[in-house]
Amino acid sequence: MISLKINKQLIDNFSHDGFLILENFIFAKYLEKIRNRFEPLFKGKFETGIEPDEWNWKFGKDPKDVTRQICNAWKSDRLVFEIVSNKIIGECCSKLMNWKGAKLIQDNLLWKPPGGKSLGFHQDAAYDDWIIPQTMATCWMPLDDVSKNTGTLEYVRGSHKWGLQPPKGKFHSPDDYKKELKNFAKKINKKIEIVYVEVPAGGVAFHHGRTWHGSGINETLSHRRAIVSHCVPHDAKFHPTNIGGTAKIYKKYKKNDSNELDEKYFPLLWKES
Ligand SMILES: O=C(O)CCC(=O)C(=O)O
Repeated sequence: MISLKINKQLIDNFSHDGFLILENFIFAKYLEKIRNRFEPLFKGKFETGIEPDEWNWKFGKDPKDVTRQICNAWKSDRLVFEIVSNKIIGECCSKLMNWKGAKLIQDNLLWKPPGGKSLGFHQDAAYDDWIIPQTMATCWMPLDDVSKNTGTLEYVRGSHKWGLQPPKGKFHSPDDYKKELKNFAKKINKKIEIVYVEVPAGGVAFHHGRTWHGSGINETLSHRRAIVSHCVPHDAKFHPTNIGGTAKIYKKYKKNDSNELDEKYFPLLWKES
């Protein structure tokens, strides 16, 4: 279903840039099948009968021109689970981040229709202050050909070395999707170098949890869909007391007597043997 071997050159590129963009990852024969899962899921037709943890856009209810998002669709759909929990994703994230293994902390389905609005620049690790260590690696898998005018993912080269700031501003459809990025870069006196993820459907982009990224408006007549695995180290734990931010949703999986990220809710993808 997925194939990639991480070598030293790729690790060096990732360490330098804070991201890694490659043209081949998911085998072509799966792409149509995965794309076909999007509409039923956003219509609330869940194969397993379980609702995803976050379902931010509903057919017939929400505006047509925004980016549609579901988090943890793996609980609702077996094919989504097969992809986002693939051991190659865990192995690649671990090797790029120098971890000994990886768990899935969250998945995303992102659907930017023609005219679909932007997502504000942010750092993924800023949202997981309820995890120790507060780090993350993301595997972003486009299911359609992506380029600048489809509102593809954009990275700021080297920004994983700028430190971490708490999440600020609007994530969905902000007026200026680069506002928080520009404010932060100005504050720490850094130049912004944007790199667009431009790959065919089935390609991949990995990024460090501190890398600034966001995406613009889809100016084409084509849909732009992506499926995403957000990973943490295999031995990461719940923060014992931080329960704000996105923890408001995920703290329900914390047991009273333990800080463990239970594999039932945070699947183990890969561990060094
Ligand atoms: O697909 C996008 O436009 C944004 C994706 C994103 O923020 C992420 O995968 O961390």
